[in-house]
Amino acid sequence: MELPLSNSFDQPATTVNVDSLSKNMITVDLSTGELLGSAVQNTVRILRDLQGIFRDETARLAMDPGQPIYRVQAFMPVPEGREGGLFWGTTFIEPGMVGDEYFMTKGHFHADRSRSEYYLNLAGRGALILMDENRKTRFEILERGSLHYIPPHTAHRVSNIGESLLSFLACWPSDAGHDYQTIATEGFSARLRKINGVPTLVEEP
Ligand code: PAN
Ligand code: ZN
Repeated sequence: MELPLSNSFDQPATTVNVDSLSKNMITVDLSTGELLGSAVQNTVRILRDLQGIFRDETARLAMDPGQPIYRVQAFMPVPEGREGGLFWGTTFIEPGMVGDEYFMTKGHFHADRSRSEYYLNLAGRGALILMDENRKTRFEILERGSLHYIPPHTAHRVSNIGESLLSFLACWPSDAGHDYQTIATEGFSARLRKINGVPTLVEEP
């Protein structure tokens, strides 16, 4: 069967055999968020990779440095940095604590501060921590089906505040880029800590 479809995402449409379409096809397991397809890229973050991210460095060093914290799957059909495209990804965060802080992502501003993003939670319970460029920080609860708009000029990170694997889908512009350095040097102005069993946003001194 012949269909007028592109077999490469940034090439003009040509006629291709339908059998070759499966090579570029991505599916999402809607219960877990797992992306399936040969074009999916995977990144794993273990505790060793997260030096300087958690408040309690002594607690981090006492733990297994190989402990998996989170992994990201991404589908990037155009080169990173190209204007006009969109990327799609799933993040999976393990349950656990470092001191009184929940396992969480590194967090970043988009390198192009004007770029925004959507998160859609699929499984588990989390907190999306958002900080604007005036360093005002707040958080939104992620629960199954909750949709979160991350505005421009807003740093974002996610903590797993539940007892099970957290997974959420994300969609962001291909020219957003990731500025991790600002967070590495300045941090967020507040941290989400478990205080008397409750996730509490605590301002940094
Ligand atoms: C997400 C994040 C993902 C991992 O896809 O990249 O959750 O978090 P870090 O990138 O902070 O390690 C996203 O926000 N993309 O723009
Ligand atoms: Zn982002």
